[in-house]
Amino acid sequence: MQDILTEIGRQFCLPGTFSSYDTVKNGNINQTYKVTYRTDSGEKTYIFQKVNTHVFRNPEEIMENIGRVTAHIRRKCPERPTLFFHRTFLSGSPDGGVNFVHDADGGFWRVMDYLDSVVFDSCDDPSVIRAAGKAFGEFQRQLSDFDGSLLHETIPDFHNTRRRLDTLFADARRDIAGRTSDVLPELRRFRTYYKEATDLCDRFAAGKFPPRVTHNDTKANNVLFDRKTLRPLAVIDLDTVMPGMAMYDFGDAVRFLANTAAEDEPDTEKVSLDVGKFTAFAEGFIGEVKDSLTSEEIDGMVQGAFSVTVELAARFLDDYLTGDPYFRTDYPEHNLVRAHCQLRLAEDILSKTPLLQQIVRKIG
Ligand code: GN1
Ligand code: MG
Repeated sequence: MQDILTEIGRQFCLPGTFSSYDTVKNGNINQTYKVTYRTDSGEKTYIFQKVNTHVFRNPEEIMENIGRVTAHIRRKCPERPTLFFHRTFLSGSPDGGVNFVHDADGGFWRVMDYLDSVVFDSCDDPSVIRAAGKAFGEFQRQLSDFDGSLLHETIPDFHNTRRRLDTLFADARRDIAGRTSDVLPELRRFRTYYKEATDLCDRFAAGKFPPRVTHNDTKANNVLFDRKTLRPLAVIDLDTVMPGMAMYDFGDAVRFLANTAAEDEPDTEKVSLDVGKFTAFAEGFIGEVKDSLTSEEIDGMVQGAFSVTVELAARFLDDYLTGDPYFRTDYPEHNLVRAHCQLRLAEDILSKTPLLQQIVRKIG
């Protein structure tokens, strides 16, 4: 791996000499490395990322989106750190090349400056959870005047829950990995939730909610925090920034951060929605966006959490049924375990909906 990383750094003309690297493990799609160079003035650390081109079929388009979005945020909040992607310097090119390179096997790479920070895969401190909510809310607000038609749709129908569920049922019928007979009870559970889980995206498609420019992958570990003050520094992982629903950004964050267990907890007895964490996140997020959203959007937040959780359960189960081509797995049943965990969480969100709805109304 070191040879490949050195070659990527060389293409970006990074100053100094390659010193060391670590693999960064959070993330199910791209491969991420923290790479340190030694220079005359000390050490400098970068994030090298190999983009998964099975998932992102047109990676140049992601880089174009990211360039536009980060430039917009930098213009609006010049005092804040934003993600800085390195460019290649092509001789004769006035704007200094492009923000990606290829390795010898055609792999697609990008390099950004490392921001000294901490991230949380899980967190119990309500003030940090509230701050994560504020950070994602602020991100959405910063992009509220960004023209969404300038963005490429990097993964078509990414949060089209109806399409995701229909794909699951179609793949269950095709049964290419011979696993459908293992999951008949799970498939029945998806049928039970079909109507409730597809309602928001159907209403969105019918124009009942305004399209917003959304992040679409609001896992808590996509917020970088200052090590000392624990204040949010920046929102990362901008590959899926596209027009979408505000409620799904809220919901996806809650799904990840307010789960009493990990996203892939095998013991579903441990899985439930932590109402305290939900409240802290809602205070941060909704407090930040409520003036720029309609009351229908605020009212749809809890349903967003339920729908996106069912959607992800369906994506995990679909990946299991098709031989695990999409999400990184650590063991053969990993996607099935993830699907069970997310289904259990969705059911808990549903049963707590009246209470959660009350909390959201009060904040909104
Ligand atoms: C993927 O790679 P990561 O962790 O940023 C996925 C998200 C899922 C998430 C579940 C492009 O995100 O949609 O919610 O896994 N990203 C893509 O852990 O599919
Ligand atoms: Mg991601």
